[in-house]
Amino acid sequence: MTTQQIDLSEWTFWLPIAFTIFGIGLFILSRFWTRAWFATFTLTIAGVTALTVASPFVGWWLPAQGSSFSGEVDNLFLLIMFLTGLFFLLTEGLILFVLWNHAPKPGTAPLPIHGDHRLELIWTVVPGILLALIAVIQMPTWARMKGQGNESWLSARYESGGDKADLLLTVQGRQWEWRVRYRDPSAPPLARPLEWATHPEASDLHAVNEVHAYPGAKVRLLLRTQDVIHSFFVPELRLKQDMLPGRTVPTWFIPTVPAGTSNETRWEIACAELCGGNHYRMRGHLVIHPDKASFETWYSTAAREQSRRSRPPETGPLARKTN
Ligand SMILES: [Cu+2]
Repeated sequence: MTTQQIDLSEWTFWLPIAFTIFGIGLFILSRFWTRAWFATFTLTIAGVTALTVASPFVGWWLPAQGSSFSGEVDNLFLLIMFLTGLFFLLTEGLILFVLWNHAPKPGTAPLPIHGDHRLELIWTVVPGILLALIAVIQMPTWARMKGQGNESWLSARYESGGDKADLLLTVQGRQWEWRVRYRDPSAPPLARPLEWATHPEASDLHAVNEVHAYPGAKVRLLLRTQDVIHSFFVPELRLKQDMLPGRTVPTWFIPTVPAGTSNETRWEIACAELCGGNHYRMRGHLVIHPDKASFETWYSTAAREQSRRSRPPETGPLARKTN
């Protein structure tokens, strides 16, 4: 048990208090100054817009692209960002216009108005068309990410057709860590990879909180959970997949790193599902070795170490916390 201490020097402590004082002040101010709401809205919208426009230039934007499909996902994000940003500016501009031109005048009662069918039709149909458009545009990317594309190494329903992945591993979430199990890459391919997820082989390599791979490797992940719903999330891969109790959820990725990367690349594996009290501690690492040879060196060393100890995975050499 740790005791939470209130730190008065933390800005996060003062922020809600500042907002409350600001809100009460604004309410009082608006009694005397009819443009108070206009001024507040203008400042807020200008601030939000300026921060959004500035964020790519100061490093608050998306993380590095680390998988074969990350570029595609980013393009979809940018398209949606553009559309929502455009309509944000249009509608907020309209609000400012109304606030400026229709500030309450003393002694006049508000004018009640009823709905305008034409207007309502427009603001229903236009977003409807845009949403349908986004739904259609994203379909090829979604299909590819779900293994329904033309990649010959992914069998359409993961059930049959053999497994042609370079690396096959299960990642099992549990409160609050990631249990990783690799199938020996030199073993013959499996006819039914899904079955292996629940039927370990003696030659499997066990690890905790670390997934290792190399650039260009076709990595097939079989995600499972031992208890509650967890979610495997590596922002750089643009891959986030829930792990559901009682099910094996297959997913895949091909890691990419910038050309000329000669060191290990480490990205955080976060659990993106609030899964209990220590959810925040559930972090692992995706380690991308610079090339296949260094991955193989790591693998054979770890495998040798495991067989030397020949103990259950819980106490094996890799059962160490990495955070
Ligand atoms: Cu979790």
